[in-house]
Amino acid sequence: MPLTNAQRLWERHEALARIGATGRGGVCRLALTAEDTAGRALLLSWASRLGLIAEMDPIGNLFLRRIGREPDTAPVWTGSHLDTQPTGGKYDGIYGVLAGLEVLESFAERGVVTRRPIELVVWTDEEGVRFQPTTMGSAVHAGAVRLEEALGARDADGVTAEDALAAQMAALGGVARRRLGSAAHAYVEAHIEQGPVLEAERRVIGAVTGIQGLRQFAIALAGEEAHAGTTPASRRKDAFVAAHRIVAALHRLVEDATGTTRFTIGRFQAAPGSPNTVPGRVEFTIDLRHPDLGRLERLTQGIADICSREAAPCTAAVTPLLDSTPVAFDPAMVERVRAAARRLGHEPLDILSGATHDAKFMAGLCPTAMIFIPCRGGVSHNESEAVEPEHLAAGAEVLAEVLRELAEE
Ligand code: HGY
Ligand code: MN
Ligand code: MN
Repeated sequence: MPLTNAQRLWERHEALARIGATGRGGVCRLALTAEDTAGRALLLSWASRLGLIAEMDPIGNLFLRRIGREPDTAPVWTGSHLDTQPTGGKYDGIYGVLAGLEVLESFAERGVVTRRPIELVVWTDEEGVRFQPTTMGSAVHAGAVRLEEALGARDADGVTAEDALAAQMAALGGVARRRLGSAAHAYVEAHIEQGPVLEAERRVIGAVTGIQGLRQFAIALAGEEAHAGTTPASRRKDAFVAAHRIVAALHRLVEDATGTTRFTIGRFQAAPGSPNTVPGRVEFTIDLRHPDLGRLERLTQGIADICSREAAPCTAAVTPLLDSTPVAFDPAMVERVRAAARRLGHEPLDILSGATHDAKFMAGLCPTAMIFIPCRGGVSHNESEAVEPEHLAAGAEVLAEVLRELAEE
């Protein structure tokens, strides 16, 4: 008998996707917005019917606890995130949360009581769109980003994460508080692959061996505003022209014959944004990824060098937002995923994650694993993100096996 209810799991994805629906089949539910709060409220309504105990930590990570036979033992954690990209899909992050909930509900229905408690974790602001950096909640949990720094992050309107989180906590009412940094026995996160490998290899389950490194930076170029009609080129300090030179040099820097380096400028703004004023300020973001720490270090130095060399007559400031080093998961945990997949009839494929996940920061704290399922065409961070319902169920069943094993230890 399958350990999970495939229909319920599918329907819950559909129900959550109605909160922040974009009208083109996607979802916009940015962290700490009213939509994010509504998504969490819906999850809390499902969790309360199961008798799960809800708590939030000071950065808003939400924990839903199912007690075990020995309630004082360190819990096993599973989870992911409910926030999305601005033009996001129904499954990135959501799947890890709903698969975890499905496992807990199935355990309740079958009378499975584990030795250790199991906690379903919803990490705050995994996507890092409204407030930077990406994986904010898990980075703060792990001490990689200071709480005060994260709470001080501001969105495009100048609202702080602290104020947005306070509004969410107030709206969610009676959720109890817990301190930052509580400990777990182990962590397992289910996620869609967000890339094309599993589909191409015709596999249903990926055993994730690790996550490539990620560094994010904010670049600010300061020049001087001037009249577009009267100011000769020789007298301009045009922040856009400096940015153009810098971006061209950066693209040469990251050229990589192997195609391994990932470099993205996903946000670029020129101010004051007037057609007839020379822009005095440009801000843009860099998202840089590579599996090799040495290469990340060299590219980081290259970014700094280019910004200082190419900015004149403007000035450049490079602010690191996130340093997420490459991580290899505990081999014994990866083997648990492989073994569970095989027991359920799925030959697993080892896979290194190109996307980052909250599991990256958990891996430094406790034995950690991830379970991937395919997504159609490898498409993600896109409204057309799609999965097969039977793959959602297959991944949840592997998760159930692994969680049950870990919670009996
Ligand atoms: O950026 C990432 O890799 C993740 O999707 N947040
Ligand atoms: Mn995700
Ligand atoms: Mn994502």
